[in-house]
Amino acid sequence: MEELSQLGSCVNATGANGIETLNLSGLTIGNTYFIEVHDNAAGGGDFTICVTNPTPPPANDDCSGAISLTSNYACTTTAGNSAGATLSGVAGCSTGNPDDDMWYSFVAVSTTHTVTVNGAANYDAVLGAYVACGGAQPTGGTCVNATGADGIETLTLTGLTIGNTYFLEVHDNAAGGGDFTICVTHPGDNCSFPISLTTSTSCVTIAVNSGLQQLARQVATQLEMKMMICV
Ligand SMILES: [Ca+2]
Ligand SMILES: [Ca+2]
Ligand SMILES: [Ca+2]
Repeated sequence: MEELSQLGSCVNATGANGIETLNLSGLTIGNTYFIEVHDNAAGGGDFTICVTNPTPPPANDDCSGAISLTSNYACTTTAGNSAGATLSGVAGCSTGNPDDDMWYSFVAVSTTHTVTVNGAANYDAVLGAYVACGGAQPTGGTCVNATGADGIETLTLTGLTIGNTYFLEVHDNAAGGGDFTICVTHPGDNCSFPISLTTSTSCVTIAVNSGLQQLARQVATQLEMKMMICV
């Protein structure tokens, strides 16, 4: 049997009618531990006792457990809460206090993607993007912290490789964390989310991935631009 003295010294910080607390760490899950309680004076009396544990970390606490997001033309939010999240062991945004950083990923379906994090009143979002866990930041992926609590942080990533997985780190600027939503979008569905084309004297193709309907829209858009240029 392990002795309690191995886990924490006896505490007696308060007097009668007081509260004593022991914070134990490094315990083995599944093991049984024993607690001794006694009155500081001769004899004894009444007391209450309870044992609590911290909120377990989220599944995407580390980059290796990044939650995969699907990019859409319009923002489809995924809710996050950083309760229990801890500082990650891989390089990430050093802006503010990343003690609650969490990780997401997405597969590029366009060379340009926009990442949006919307913090709740208890969350001042900081956002960064990476080509791999602990890797470099793609163009536009530098950590951003442009707004305060309850604000929106946005990264527009360009020069991405279609089919590659990119990683996103999100944390609260202050100590601890809170609630937020995150989404990844890319342009190209219709006039509300257009792909930006650059004109040239020769045909410069762009990669599209959403089938003939979108390709037809691109051709129509290019024709329209050429007509406008000719005029
Ligand atoms: Ca973390
Ligand atoms: Ca912020
Ligand atoms: Ca934090």
